[in-house]
Amino acid sequence: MLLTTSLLTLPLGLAAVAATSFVSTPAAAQSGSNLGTIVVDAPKPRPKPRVRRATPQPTTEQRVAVPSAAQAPAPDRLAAPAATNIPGSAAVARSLGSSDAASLVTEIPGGAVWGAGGVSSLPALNGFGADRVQVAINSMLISPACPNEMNPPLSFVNPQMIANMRAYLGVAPVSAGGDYIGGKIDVTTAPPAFAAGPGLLTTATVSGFYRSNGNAYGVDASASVADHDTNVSYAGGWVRSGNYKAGNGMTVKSTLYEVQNHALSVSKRDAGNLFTLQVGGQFIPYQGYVNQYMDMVYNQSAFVNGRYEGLFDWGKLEAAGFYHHVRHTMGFIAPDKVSNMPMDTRGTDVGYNVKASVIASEHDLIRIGNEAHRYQLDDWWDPVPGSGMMMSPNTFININDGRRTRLGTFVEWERHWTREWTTLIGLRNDVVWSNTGNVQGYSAMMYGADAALFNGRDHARTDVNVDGSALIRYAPNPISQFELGFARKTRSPNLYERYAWSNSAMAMKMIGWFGDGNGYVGNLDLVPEKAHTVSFTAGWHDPAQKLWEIRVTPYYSYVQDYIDVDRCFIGGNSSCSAANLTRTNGFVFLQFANHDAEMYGVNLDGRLTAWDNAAYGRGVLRGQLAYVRGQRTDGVNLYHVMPINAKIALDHELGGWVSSAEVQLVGAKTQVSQVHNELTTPAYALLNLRTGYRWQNVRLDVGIDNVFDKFYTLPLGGADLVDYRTVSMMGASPSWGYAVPGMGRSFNTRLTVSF
Ligand SMILES: [Cu+2]
Repeated sequence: MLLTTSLLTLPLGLAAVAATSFVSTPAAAQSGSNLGTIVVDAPKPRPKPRVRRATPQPTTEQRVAVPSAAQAPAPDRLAAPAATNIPGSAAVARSLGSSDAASLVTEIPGGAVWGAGGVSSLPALNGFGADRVQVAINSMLISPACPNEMNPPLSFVNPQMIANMRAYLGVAPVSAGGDYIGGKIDVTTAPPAFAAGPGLLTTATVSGFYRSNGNAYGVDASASVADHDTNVSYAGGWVRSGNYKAGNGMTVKSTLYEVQNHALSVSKRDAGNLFTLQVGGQFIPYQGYVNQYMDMVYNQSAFVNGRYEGLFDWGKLEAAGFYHHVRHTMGFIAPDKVSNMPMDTRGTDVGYNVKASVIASEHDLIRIGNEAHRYQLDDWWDPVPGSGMMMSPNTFININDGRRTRLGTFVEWERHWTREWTTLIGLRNDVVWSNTGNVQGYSAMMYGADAALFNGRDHARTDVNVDGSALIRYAPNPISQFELGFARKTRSPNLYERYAWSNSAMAMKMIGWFGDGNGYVGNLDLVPEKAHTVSFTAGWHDPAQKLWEIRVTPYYSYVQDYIDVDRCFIGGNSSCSAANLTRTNGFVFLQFANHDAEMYGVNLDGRLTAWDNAAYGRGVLRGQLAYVRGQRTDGVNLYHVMPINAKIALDHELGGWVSSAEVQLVGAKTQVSQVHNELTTPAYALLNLRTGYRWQNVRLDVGIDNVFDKFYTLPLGGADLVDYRTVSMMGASPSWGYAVPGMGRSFNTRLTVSF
């Protein structure tokens, strides 16, 4: 039963380029971090007490439980050089200033967000954003049910609900998932903890917060009751914010929001088995979008999700099944936007995944897995009475019974040749079936020709995608580790990329998650995009991994058939006109199109314990830097690629007192997509300060973001479509050329009480 020492103590898992895990629940505010990328644990007889050794291998229950500060990183812990480790304090800092869960990825070098609504930004990793980053929340895959992707997966959790976030980048093993090319983010909420002995373990935490900028306030709560084998937990929160102000005092319109998310879990364990059933949902009554023509005026979701994890003599079995339903409506939130045009969507995701990790020998691990994900979408726009043939008399059918079904299968072999050398190789197949029904416009007169053209073609598409990954890790001594990875990853087009069908200007401007004010139309001839990535990580740290570490990761991707856009042209069409082909200073009309492209860059991060003593506590300097460049092979720059950026921070801890000063540096964005008419943005630097103190059950955090009230514009924020208007005979329309201003100074505070 007992495995060899090598299996128990060797890190069982190769890391992808970066992985991170951290905890943002107040209870775990001071937690250390259990990083780990591909974590496959050596099976052990669960009921027996774990043998403490120098390099403890986390058990399943340890990993799912909120990590405690006592879990110091082990010397040869698996993910060291290739994984980015974010302390819990960093996550707490994030939730003090933001309710946007996606913004947590900016704690990783190479992580960034595409600006959207206040809680709905789209994560990007190493230059790949939106659908190119797959996000799983407790194993659930949630497809955006909106032509603007206003409801991305990370909008379905509040930051404080996140117990654990892992990010896999471009050379992740195939067992991490399929159907993405940029990265994968795995989020866990409400991990169960169990009572160690007889009696009940109860915990409850409530925190209230206030942020001066936008007059935002809200509450987060979690509670659990558990005995030795059963846990019932709740996690959720509510927040409301007005429009925020930029550094020059200007109110940035259409940035208000209100959201509540809830999740209730029941977990049961016995020897070697853990089962969790979770139900929950979301409600957003409104969320403004400064970079879209429309706002979210209703978003409601409900889900049920079951997960199983079992340890056996032969290895480990993990399985999950989920159902997630979203009902979404867009409209206009007065007074910043005033109009009438209801747009509705209904989306359902249902799926399962099964993964077995088999110990084939004392040196070999085999992982095999299978998953299915079905997504169904309806998108319709009711007629607006009295609007003439532009928006009546019929319902505009944007997506009619859209379906996207994926079946994925993989096999992966990990071998620990020696203490120094580890390899991992995997192969994966995903078959994606897409289809949709026939469509119609508001009126036959204006939309009939486009609809007839679309309806006259077969909509069914089948993509047979083959992915692979290979990783080699070399850890010659306790202070250095090197990792080289290659991967091929494939993503099939989403339903809007394939099936958005109307070439009318108004309809096109309703499509697109790029926040650039441009109009988009789909392309039935799109093929999947294939990224071929090579990445190398070199990392060094002190033998105990307590004092210092530094790591550098250069990477390069060649993407065949990258799904980008072309300016559209149709003779006699007013949107896809000849002028549209050459315009350089205005909003344009675009059609999705495949182009070969390259993405390359380097990530750097490190930390150094500057002092550590009883009198002055512990001071840690940390920093990160990311550079990325993306370009099509025809010379056109890729859209929404973050300019060079860095963070330098000093964290201090003394008893119950935790503080941090952080400088965020972002370079000028000068490499912009010519085809999107993307906007350049100037360089900026921000200073953020925060401090927190804990007395027994009470914790108070205060902070100031953007201390100097600096005015700046967001490099990935897109175009401001609300604050700058051109008045013409036709009314007022957005002026082109204004980027979205970032948030000015905000005084933030949070009071947390634990019972
Ligand atoms: Cu929407």
